[in-house]
Amino acid sequence: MAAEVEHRATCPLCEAMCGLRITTVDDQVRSIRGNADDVWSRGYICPKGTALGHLHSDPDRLRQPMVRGADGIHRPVGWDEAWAEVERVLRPVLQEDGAGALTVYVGNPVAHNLDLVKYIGALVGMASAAGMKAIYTPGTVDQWPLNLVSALLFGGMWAGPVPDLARTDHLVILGANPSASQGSMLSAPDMLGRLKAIRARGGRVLVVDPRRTRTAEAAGEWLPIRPGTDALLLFAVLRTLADEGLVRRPAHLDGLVSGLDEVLALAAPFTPERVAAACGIPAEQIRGLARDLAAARAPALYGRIGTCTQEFGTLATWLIFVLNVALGSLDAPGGVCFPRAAAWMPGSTRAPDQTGERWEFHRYTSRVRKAPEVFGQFPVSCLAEEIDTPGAGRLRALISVAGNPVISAPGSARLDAALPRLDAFIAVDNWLNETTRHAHVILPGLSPLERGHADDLYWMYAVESAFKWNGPVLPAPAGRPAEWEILLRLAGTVLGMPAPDVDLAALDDLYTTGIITVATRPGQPLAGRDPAEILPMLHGRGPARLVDLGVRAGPFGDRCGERPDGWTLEKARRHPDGIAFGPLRAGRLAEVLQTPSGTVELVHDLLVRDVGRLTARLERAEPELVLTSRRHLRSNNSWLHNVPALNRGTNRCTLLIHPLDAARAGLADGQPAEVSTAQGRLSVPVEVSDEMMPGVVSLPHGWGHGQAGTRLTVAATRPGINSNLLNPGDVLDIPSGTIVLNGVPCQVHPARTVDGQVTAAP
Ligand SMILES: Nc1nc2c(c(=O)[nH]1)N[C@H]1C(S)=C(S)[C@@H](COP(=O)(O)OP(=O)(O)OC[C@H]3O[C@@H](n4cnc5c(=O)[nH]c(N)nc54)[C@H](O)[C@@H]3O)O[C@H]1N2
Ligand SMILES: Nc1nc2c(c(=O)[nH]1)N[C@H]1C(S)=C(S)[C@@H](COP(=O)(O)OP(=O)(O)OC[C@H]3O[C@@H](n4cnc5c(=O)[nH]c(N)nc54)[C@H](O)[C@@H]3O)O[C@H]1N2
Ligand code: SF4
Ligand SMILES: [Mo]
Repeated sequence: MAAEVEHRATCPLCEAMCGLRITTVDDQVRSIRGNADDVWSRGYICPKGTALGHLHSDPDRLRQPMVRGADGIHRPVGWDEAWAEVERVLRPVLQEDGAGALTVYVGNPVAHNLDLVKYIGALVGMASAAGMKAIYTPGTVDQWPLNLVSALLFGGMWAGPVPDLARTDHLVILGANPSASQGSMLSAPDMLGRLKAIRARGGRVLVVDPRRTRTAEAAGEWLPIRPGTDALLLFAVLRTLADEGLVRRPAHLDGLVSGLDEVLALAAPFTPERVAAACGIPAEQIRGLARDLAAARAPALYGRIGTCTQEFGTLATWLIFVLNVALGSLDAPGGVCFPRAAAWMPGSTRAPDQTGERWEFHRYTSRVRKAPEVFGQFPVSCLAEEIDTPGAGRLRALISVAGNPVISAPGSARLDAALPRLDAFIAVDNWLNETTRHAHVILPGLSPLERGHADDLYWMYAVESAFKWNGPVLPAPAGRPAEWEILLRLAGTVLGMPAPDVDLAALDDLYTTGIITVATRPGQPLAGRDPAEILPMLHGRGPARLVDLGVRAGPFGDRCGERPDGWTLEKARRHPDGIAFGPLRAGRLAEVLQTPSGTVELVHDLLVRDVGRLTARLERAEPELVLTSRRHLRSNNSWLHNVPALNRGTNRCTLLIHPLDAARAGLADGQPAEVSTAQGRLSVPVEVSDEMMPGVVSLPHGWGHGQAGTRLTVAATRPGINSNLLNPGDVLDIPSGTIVLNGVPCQVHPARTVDGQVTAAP
């Protein structure tokens, strides 16, 4: 009888980074459970983690490259043939128009896949060196306001404080639903358990959200807010604190904050009475919120995608930090503190395109729409027009890495129509889906169980310092390249080497030496060291070698020989349950700040200028109904709907609507409704529930499967509708260029059509 083997690994699906115990027999997954000995997650797990085995064995998961034939049908080919096809489609574009005609789309799973996260920089960096102008990412439908505000206030785009969940006595969550998402830009397994613990020790938790989510239920206190008005609410809270002498100026922030009085002056016009109608919150309740926060011992405010992907995403995100300062909570025990990642990463330094002392934004604009850049990127909805608008500088080639923008990007119908116009579309992806069906070549990676894993970015947002590493649970099939090798080969190809001949080892040494050089710059952990001396000290190859560098250059590392007792990846490998480096700590502000003044710089022109736009918002008539987005625990953006265990039960792709709005529209529960916006119209069943506030409806994103040319058998049986056919791509949070996904004016009427069908425009 074949023996059972138990493996320990970390779930790579979300930011909670749960430890798993995976039992295999003959290289087949027998069971997946939470690992009670994991130093970080202590046994917590969600249904997605247990489904990793199904994801691995999904018959639709690509195990061979796919090439699209002249008939438009994708067929499996060998790797040599695939690379020959890459050469065939990509080389002419590069020769005729240069790398300026190429872009890379970096999808969300890149951040959760060690091979991709460590080597996407090789592809993007080398393609940029060859002349590529910009990349596209979901950042502009996600956390861009947070990156922008973090850069301006703290000096680092990934320097964000997180709520000290273990010690706060009054947590306010705005626009986040960790009961579904499991926490975002806040890594903390079992968020609901942590909220309950706050309440159990006598603290309070309030959720500000147009929807009474399961998070709001666990919190016990729910404040419904009209979408897009958080900045108004937060200004009014600030104004109340100022009026009532409740602003705290604690000693620990002395000399470390600049601009608070200027922001208080900006808050002056925003009285609770003035914002109440727009927010849908009575003035007395706003005052009450301010007083409650001021009375708390250790209050903390946390906002996420609902406060980012909205009309005033930057101002709302900024004011969350301003309030944390005004309450004395920044860098205080129980307030919001800066995590300490155990591994150094190059992303914790300034972006390479930012050369001066200060961060600069809106330095240049996109070709077609003239959208200003932010961190070198344009809104992701610009991608379609950059492909389909003729003229010099038109994008002719796309390399997409783990992304599905046909579903995830607003205004997606235009992108779906534009992708077939590319002369070269290469997708690094594991499924034939709505986006990759347009690719000339699809290059699949390994399954999550066939590759090693360590998280990178998310330890920068973790409520405890820890580090975990695991090797592959199952052996990779012979002859399959790892994704880091695929990215390096693509990088070499863009640099001019024929795809089949790229010398991966040489290119890897070049790239790794570049990263070591970043670590040896002034102010970085290996400052002054010689990169040539460091390279041979590192163990392994590929991502493992870069993780070794990260651990050794990190705060607990051996500093490549300088501190022999410190950690290396070799040492860490001997701890399959992870290594704990201690709880979130206050008192790190001075160490974290990278601003020119060395203080938290609360005031910037880019922010102050936008206050006028917010004031103008107060004069606007409110639309009767607005559309918002939501997530579900058993989904992950667009790509887990093909796992049967995660796509069972009642239909989740419904329009949530309040009973009053349903009655006004003449809709009953379960009936199809036609939802229309300035962008498009669709029909979808309604789910009538008072968990929505009146005037706001909610659709999940990530659906809209079952399209011709895809291979997602299970997902196609329950296709749902793509909410981004309704979200316009040109309504933006101006400072950050983030697209508004929450608060989109819409109308709802009874529909005769079946679920998912687009009804003809009148
Ligand atoms: N299960 C699961 N987990 C995921 C994902 C997934 O798809 N499924 N996606 C992952 C990704 S990529 C991300 S970025 C994170 C996101 O993680 P979260 O930010 O927690 O995202 P959501 O669950 O969408 O919660 C957003 C909430 O904002 C509310 N909201 C909408 N508009 C407004 C507004 O104007 N103001 C306020 N205050 N609230 C508003 C919505 O009603 C919703 O409850 O989740 C990650 N985790
Ligand atoms: N309306 C609306 N739209 C939204 C949002 C919203 O809240 N509302 N949220 C936005 C957010 S926060 C995000 S992050 C984006 C996500 O936007 P995207 O990143 O574009 O979309 P995903 O659905 O995450 O697509 C992931 C892709 O990666 C592939 N994949 C999965 N695992 C692997 C792997 O290991 N290797 C490789 N090579 N490929 C893999 C999948 O097949 C899929 O094609 O969506 C955004 N769009
Ligand atoms: S919460 Fe679920 S999806 Fe996220 S890491 Fe844990 S098991 Fe994986
Ligand atoms: Mo995201």
